[in-house]
Amino acid sequence: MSVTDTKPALDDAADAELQREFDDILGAGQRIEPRDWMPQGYRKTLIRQIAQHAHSEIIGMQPEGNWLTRAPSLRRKAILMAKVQDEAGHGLYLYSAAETLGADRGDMTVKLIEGKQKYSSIFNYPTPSYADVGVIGWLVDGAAICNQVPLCRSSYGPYARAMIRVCKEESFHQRQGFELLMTMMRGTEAQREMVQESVDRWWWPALMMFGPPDDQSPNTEQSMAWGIKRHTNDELRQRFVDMSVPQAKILGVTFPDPELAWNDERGAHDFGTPDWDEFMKVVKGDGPCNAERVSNRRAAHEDGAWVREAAAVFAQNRTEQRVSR
Ligand code: FAQ
Repeated sequence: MSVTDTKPALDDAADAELQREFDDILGAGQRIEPRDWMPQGYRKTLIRQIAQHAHSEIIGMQPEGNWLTRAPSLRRKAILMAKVQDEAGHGLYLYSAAETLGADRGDMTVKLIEGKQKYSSIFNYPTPSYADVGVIGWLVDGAAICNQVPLCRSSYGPYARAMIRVCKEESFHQRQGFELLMTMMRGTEAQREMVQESVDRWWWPALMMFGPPDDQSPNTEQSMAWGIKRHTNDELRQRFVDMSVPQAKILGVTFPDPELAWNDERGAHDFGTPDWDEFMKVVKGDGPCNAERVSNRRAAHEDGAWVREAAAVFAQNRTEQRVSR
């Protein structure tokens, strides 16, 4: 038998051993780290999810950023600026986590602006009212926390660790949203109406953030087997509904769902079905603000070209100086 004949057999055996080690790490509930061997599908799925997540944080700065110049007081403006900056930070940790898997940050940005990578559907809805700032904090950050707390136990180390810090900051975001809404609900009748009108617009899109129903989610089963996701989309959506109903009562708002009711037998709320056709439309790029969001991101990327160029030249010069010393 020639060397070439035996090579595939040796590779197969080595691959099986690497796969066994990978499975053992997952089986023991430990983390996969960047230098560990991992199946190509695992790497690809993580890059897909982390890139989408990073893009969501970056595009997610736009809806609330709309109110930065018109916040009603210096205090509200300072809070909003801090929140929007936090979202930028989350995007950067997440791009770094994707880089540990071999993804290139510039390449991910190009894929986003060319529509080849996704970002969360929720950020394609407009923010015509200042109450939207509070409702985004309460419901959108609330849904993000519900989804991301379990990701702190994700099997890929850099992603799980990024999530710990992100979740701490998202909790602050959720509370500032709730506090803003509580202040408005204690204000005038017109302010209460603004809050209710905003809740009516955001409730269903917030439920869609968890992704399609489990029986239409192509990635969930494998992602759960790999420990990338810890719960299914429907499990987390249910958790979010159960968590939000008592909070809505405290605020004094209602959700626009006639089917929403406590079910004693299940020990959970029953609720209506989101408009999945609308979801698909938004995900495919045809939502109310998709074109605007992507075109703003494209313009920011193009405007920043000189900064990236200057930083690259600076880094190159420093390396050359060090080498010549
Ligand atoms: N929007 O098979 P599944 C935030 C896509 S951060 C758009 O169920 P998977 C912070 C999905 O990618 C919010 N696309 O997929 C903030 C897949 O397409 P693909 C972002 C969606 O990955 C707050 C296809 O549908 N959070 O809010 C959506 O197993 C306030 C089939 O779906 C994360 O990204 C959607 N909603 O589960 C910032 C968390 N849902 O890639 C500013 C991490 C699904 O095959 C202000 N991500 N799709 O072409 C995850 O947990 C998961 O990726 C899911 C989707 C649960 C989102």
